[in-house]
Amino acid sequence: TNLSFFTPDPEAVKTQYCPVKSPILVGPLTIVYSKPPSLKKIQMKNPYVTHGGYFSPRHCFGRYRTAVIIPHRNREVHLRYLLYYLHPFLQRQQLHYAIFVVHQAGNGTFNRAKLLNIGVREALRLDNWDCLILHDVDLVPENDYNLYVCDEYSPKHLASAMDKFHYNLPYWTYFGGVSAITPDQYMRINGFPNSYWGWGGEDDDIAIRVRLSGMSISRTPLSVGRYKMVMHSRDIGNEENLKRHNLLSNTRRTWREDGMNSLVFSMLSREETPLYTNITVDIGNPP
Ligand code: BGN
Repeated sequence: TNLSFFTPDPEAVKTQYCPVKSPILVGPLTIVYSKPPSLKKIQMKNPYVTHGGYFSPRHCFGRYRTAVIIPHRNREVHLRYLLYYLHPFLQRQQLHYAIFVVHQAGNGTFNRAKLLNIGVREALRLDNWDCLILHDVDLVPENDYNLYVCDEYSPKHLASAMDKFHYNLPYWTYFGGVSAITPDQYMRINGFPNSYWGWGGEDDDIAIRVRLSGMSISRTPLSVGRYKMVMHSRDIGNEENLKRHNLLSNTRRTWREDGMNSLVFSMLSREETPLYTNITVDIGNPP
């Protein structure tokens, strides 16, 4: 008789939630941008990531469900560096997670905030996430104590210490780079503005929305919220947004009408690649 039927591998059976604090974190990480890793190599190093970029801890029930959403266009090398470091990082945090890349089709002006709105809407159709991580493609976390988990009461700024700002905040209300927000908090601020085309200001708009809807921003301490940026020059199609000062002075009047409740786009494809779910969208052009 086959006894193995009665004695399943205890390692492979989940009987309880993962611990509140993962026992396999290592703290500070060494990030190097030398030869960009191939997607094949990243796949080989992450054998338990399933199609669409999903992962669930193997020996315990993931306590937190986290969706990582990355706006993207023409930054394939940055994306590879990020995936190379982020998959193992999230696995050490014992999260139930998935990675969504929202790709803006065409050569029109880039719109980071609108792509994030789309990523959130699509991610929420697929799973019941506890936490949405809004992640720039060119920032890699340097310490895995920086948990990709949300605060119950405040949207949280995770990229508090970026190398390009000498591991400090550029200014006190800065909310750019990487942040963590629950679906409830996201809807409470009506998501992000759809009206910021090109570089700058949309993150400040989001910070204002948080305040206007009666919340405050929490932050990872500078010692832990460290990120290393992949060096690059300003992309073509992401020119400085000259309307941003004007838009920002109106946020208080516009935020209830401009956001998730006014989001219009057309879905070109939704594709599960081995390391992430790729959502390609046509978001139109600035008015
Ligand atoms: C700020 C930009 C942010 C950007 C940071 C860091 C504006 C609004 C005009 C007051 N804000 O100045 O969008 O993330 O710099 O680079 O330009």
